[in-house]
Amino acid sequence: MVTIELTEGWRFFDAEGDYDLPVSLPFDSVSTMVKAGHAPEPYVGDAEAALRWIAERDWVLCRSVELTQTDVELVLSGLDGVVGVSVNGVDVVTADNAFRTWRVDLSHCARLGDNQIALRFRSVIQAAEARQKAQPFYIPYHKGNCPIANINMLRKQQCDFGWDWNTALAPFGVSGGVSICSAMKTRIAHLHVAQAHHDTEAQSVSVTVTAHVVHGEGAVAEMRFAGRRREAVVTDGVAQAVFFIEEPQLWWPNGQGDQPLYSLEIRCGAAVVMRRIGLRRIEHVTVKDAKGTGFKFRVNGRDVFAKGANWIPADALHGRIERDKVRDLLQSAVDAHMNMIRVWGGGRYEPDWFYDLCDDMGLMVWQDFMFACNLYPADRAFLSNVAAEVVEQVQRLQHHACLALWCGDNELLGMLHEFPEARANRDRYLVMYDRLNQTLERALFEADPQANWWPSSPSLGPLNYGDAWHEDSSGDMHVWTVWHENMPFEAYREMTPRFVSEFGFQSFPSMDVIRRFIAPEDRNMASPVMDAHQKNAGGNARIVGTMMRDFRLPERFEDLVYLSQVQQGLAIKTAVTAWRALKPHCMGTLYWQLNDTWPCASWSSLDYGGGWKILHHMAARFYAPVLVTIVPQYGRDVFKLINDLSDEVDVSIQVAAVTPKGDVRPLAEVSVTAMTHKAFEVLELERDLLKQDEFYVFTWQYRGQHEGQNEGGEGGDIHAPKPFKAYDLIDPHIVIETNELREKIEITLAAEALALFVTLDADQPGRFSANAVTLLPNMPQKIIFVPQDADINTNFTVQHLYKATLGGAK
Ligand code: BMA
Repeated sequence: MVTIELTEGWRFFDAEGDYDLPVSLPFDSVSTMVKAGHAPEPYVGDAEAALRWIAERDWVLCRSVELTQTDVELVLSGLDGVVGVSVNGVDVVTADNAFRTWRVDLSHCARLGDNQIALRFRSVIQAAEARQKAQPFYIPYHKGNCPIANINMLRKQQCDFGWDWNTALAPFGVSGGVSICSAMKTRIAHLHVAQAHHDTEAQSVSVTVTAHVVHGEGAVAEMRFAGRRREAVVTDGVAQAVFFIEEPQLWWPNGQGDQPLYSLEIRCGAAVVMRRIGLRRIEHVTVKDAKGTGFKFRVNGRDVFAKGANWIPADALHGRIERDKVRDLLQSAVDAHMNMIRVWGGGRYEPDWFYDLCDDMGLMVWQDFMFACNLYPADRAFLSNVAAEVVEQVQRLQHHACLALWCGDNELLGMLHEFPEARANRDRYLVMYDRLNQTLERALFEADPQANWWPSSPSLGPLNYGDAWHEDSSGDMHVWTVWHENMPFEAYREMTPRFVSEFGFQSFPSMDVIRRFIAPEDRNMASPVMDAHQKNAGGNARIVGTMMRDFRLPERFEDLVYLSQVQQGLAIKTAVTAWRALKPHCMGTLYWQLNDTWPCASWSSLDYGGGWKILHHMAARFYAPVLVTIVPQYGRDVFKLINDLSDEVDVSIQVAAVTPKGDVRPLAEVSVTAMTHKAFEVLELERDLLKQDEFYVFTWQYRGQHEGQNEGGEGGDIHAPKPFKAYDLIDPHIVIETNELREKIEITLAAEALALFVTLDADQPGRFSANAVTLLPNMPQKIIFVPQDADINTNFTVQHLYKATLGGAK
């Protein structure tokens, strides 16, 4: 019998009998109801609240299936909710973990001919409440994040009941699939791939196959790897083979080398699985030193500064996630020189194709287990459910070259201080926390003894329950003093962290996103609809209030939106450049957050839909492999040079002063050879060298060898030693010229005076080669725009700091 994929032909109806719709898998409840016209589009205006009733009801998903044999198994994956599964009226399993696969023997209830399968989805809101009530005492969840209660009781995406950037739509459904297969067929349950790197010349890859062999079919496993073939007898369900690879082609993170992948094919009888394996060794190095304990990744023996961002689910509704859109988001990360993303613990373990993309693109993955900002039950049933989840996910993902680290959770340690119940009875909640954490650690190492493990993010280290939000000596930090504690951006410079896995600053989404989701009459920072698209209490006020520190306040809505993005870019640039300048003391920055789940004000650098906010354009520059940055000190400015390439490069640097009129006055020039293992000082200037109204402008060019190839590049930056509002900028009269080339448009920008953060906006989707650039008189700049649809005429508008803050209503 061939496996029957039960994709089409399902009925989805509510217990009240009001709705009855056809669906195919995968699906989520909310997108399905919206598509059928039974609910408004939740991302537009303030419609979201009107859809919560969907999750307050019980629903049924059912269909029939014809069987020609009865010794079959039902395989269910990604059942998102608390789901009672029955076949022909017989209950076969209650699936209560969206991150597990359930395999159920149907031989006692299947029949020849027609069979009825029913999946009863208990209201997720009620199921969560019932589970909370059944606990011996209350287990707190984060009320500030989650308007719907008790998400911590459910093993599903924790941001589904709301987050400080997400809708609270409580979607449920099936994110995986349902199938029926013969119980009497050999299948490969899972693989384990272990790599041993003897030296760069030789490696061995050992493959362990766990298979269920039936009637001796496939009793010998056939394995092919890198052009070699082995046979191994399956003994007690396990077969093993070792492959030696001389002169291996190593897999490297983006920016360090290529990403060659070798194919691995395993056959047991008719069962076949294929994988692509990148040969690399990723060590997570945490070594004590004079300051505390460091935190870094060493790839193939080379210490790599981790540059990246945090990944949240690609859409608030999983039924809307598409591989091509996700690929585009990840490509944007790569295009901004990122080499690591953190799959954050309040979302989901992503599908296989996500990690395949990361393997291809050289994006290392820091993978959290899916626990975030709540406390969790510690009863046996919950913990054994979690252990099964961990084993399954680790077995599924461990072979990926991209996988760099498994981390226990997001910010659970902070919750021990956050919740009054936990403060009042710390012993109890700390022990519960530790039971969960130990469960994760044990299950991880059971599934992959070689895994890199970190107990929690942020954390000062194993069994250290100190404050990794403020203490910068050890481990990874989440630096939220600027956004959540309202400190100035300079506060980033006062810390000397080892690795920062979260820090962020919000902005509004770009105007083209606002135009699609917010009606013209609601385009005001304080309108109820703008509030509805801001999930962090007080967030809009924080964005606008912070502006008053550094900028003259814009008058028009579009200018505020633009300036919010400039400000966000400057915040994150301040942090990243300051911490890159600490290399190797600090060895990584992952800002919060790469993407958005829906159109909202948030910390993301990519808009919902994938467009680049100003921050993302700035990231492409501040994450460049060779970077010069200013570290201001008392009365002096120190220029530091950072080189993240694998080899030294020769760098020339020119520093000048520039006035608002655009008059340039050279200050210094240096040429140096940039070492790779540490950031170092190349120049120091007395601040008095600058006149009252002058900024620094600096440029650099580099040349050298990288991976045996000639490599070169250039960069440039501007630095304002005083708040921008202190400068009397003048109208730069920017002139735009466009030149249509094949499938792209070349735009030339020219200015008559200094123009800051010059940003183009197109009236159709597409990608600019750069934005938020600095223009000087007589130095026109070319920017390329690649439209999504080359056949549409594109119109451009230009924004810049003078226009937004001093240009009045012009
Ligand atoms: C971090 C994250 C999220 C949150 C973000 C912004 O701590 O882990 O919980 O969305 O802060 O507040």
